[in-house]
Amino acid sequence: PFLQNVFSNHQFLHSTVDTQFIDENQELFNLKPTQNRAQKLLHYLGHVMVNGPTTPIPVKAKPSSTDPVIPPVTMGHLERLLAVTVHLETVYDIQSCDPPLGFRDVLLRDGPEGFAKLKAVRAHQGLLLMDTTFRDAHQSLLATRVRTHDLKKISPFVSHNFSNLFSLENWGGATFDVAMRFLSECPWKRLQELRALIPNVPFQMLLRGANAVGYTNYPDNAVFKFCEVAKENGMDIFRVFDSLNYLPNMLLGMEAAGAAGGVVEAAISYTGDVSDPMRQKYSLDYYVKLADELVKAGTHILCIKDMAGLLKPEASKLLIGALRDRFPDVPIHVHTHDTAGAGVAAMLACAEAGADVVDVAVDSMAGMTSQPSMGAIVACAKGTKLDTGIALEKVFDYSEYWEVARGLYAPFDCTATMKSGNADVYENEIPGGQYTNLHFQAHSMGLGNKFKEVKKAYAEANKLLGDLIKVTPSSKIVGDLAQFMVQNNLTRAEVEERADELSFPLSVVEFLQGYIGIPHGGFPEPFRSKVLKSLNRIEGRPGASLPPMDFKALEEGLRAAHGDDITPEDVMSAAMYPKVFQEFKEFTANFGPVDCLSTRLFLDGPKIAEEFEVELERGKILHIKALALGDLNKAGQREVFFELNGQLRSVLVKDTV
Ligand code: 3PY
Ligand code: ZN
Repeated sequence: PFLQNVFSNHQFLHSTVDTQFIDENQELFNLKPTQNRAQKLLHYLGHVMVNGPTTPIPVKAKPSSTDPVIPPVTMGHLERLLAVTVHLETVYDIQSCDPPLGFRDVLLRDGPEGFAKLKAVRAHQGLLLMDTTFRDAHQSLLATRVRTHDLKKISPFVSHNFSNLFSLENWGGATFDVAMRFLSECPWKRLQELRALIPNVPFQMLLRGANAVGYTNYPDNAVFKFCEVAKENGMDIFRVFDSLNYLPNMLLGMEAAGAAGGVVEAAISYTGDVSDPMRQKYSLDYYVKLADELVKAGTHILCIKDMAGLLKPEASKLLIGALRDRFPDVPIHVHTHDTAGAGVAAMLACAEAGADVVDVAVDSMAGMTSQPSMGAIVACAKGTKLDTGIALEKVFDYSEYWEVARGLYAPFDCTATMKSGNADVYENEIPGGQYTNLHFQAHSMGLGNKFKEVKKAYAEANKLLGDLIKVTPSSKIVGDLAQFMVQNNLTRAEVEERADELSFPLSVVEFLQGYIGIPHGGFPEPFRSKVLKSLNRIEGRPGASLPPMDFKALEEGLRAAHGDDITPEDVMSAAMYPKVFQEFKEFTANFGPVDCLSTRLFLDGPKIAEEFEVELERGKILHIKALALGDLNKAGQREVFFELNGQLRSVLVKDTV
């Protein structure tokens, strides 16, 4: 019951003990400081009750008051156990009952080569699916705000009922920094927890090549180390892309993922329209040649990453057909967004043309700027040679969970203002997530009617920059230039004309300097020279000229700043996002592990008189009741009263509203 470490063990401190005593009492070295996590959480809840959520809220909407029901995992007695909503702990208990074998079991047995080529994926009859619900779907629809708490609840259901998924995309892209920045949770912990709950389905992440999970090129050793730590934490498949399709950057990312022992999925970002003979810059020949290089470099899987949803059915036939003929042994995986509404048609056309895997999101998290609907594809393929083998009724249950869970994220839901997809994406080519972000931005400035202008400016900015592949971070550069043009009321011709005197956003200048690599067809001239004047230009791959990151020094700095509790995962978080990591650590030092709060409590705090439970860790449950909110005192603070495990507690919170 009491702390029994070397500082507190009575026998150790007051009698002569021999080394056997130390051997037999391992807890003597349990030197973790006593954590006052409960008090910190009360402080957080009090803060939210007084000042509102700590995370920025783009939409004036409250989280819904209905909790999603976790669908039963059809496994005899467990089904009965789960039919009643009980503590999360009980839900996690299904871990002890093994889910069916899945592709991850094949991967662990046969390694990446065997998994991709001979044994599993290429040899599979029927269409395979990657489920993006845990990553791209909410990155595209809900500003990446879905919390581990809600992912964990549905994980056992996924593991038991979707064991025949090719993979579950649950990490990387924007989820890494958003987890720390806006959700105050550790992205690595998410990966570890999901891994424990879903042992049978391969996990897939989005790696921005030499940009890893950031917005700029990192030193090579940082990308290698990042992949190594990700693999150790349970990541399986690394979808590697570069925002300019710049081959040297892609090869670097592929090497890093491969060296870590991961499945390498090299992704060609798709733009333009291969079915339009007038669009010559990104022609069929361009894609096939790039694919040749990636296959030559040994990619296990080839991916077409259609981040804006531009791949029409006719183009799908041409592109996937050509790749299938050329690389009969290489699995082909296609990613798209449903912005225009043609996603299901395009993915079925890809499958017909020979794609092995296509990306879908569960129905209630699909459509618009997200992926096409899982249910639609499963239903359309049923009974054909593309049959997915997935049970439609399970998709309905899964979808129902997310439909209700999505309500918890109403303050971030793009459907608050965006009512439909839009085929104008074929003109502006804005990637899914960015389309939603720009829409949010235009509306939050009270400039809903500006969105059309921003989209037009985006297309113009793209042309100014030479018609780029647009995906994070190149898409952000085009977006920054577009906003600059709208704010300053500038046309493309004016920007070109006055390029030597305008003060462009830093991202645009750095792009022209070569900070993220070299675009297909080179930099636009004379625009580049006019903007850069005498500024330096990076030759070749940017990461090659960056000094290696000193992880040891970084770790020492972190220990000095945050104490000895620093893990190798923390070091990687700080390597990617030093400032965001520091703020996250400071936040947790003040407010405790807020990831254990339900999403409604996290965003909205409790109502007065509300009683609830918080599971701090497995089996450690706090019973809390919010009692009252005090008046404003002279120091501008309010006292917030709670009952914690039957005892009265209060916290003082500065009222900043
Ligand atoms: C990301 O880089 O986060 C993307 O989703 C790109 O499509
Ligand atoms: Zn995407």
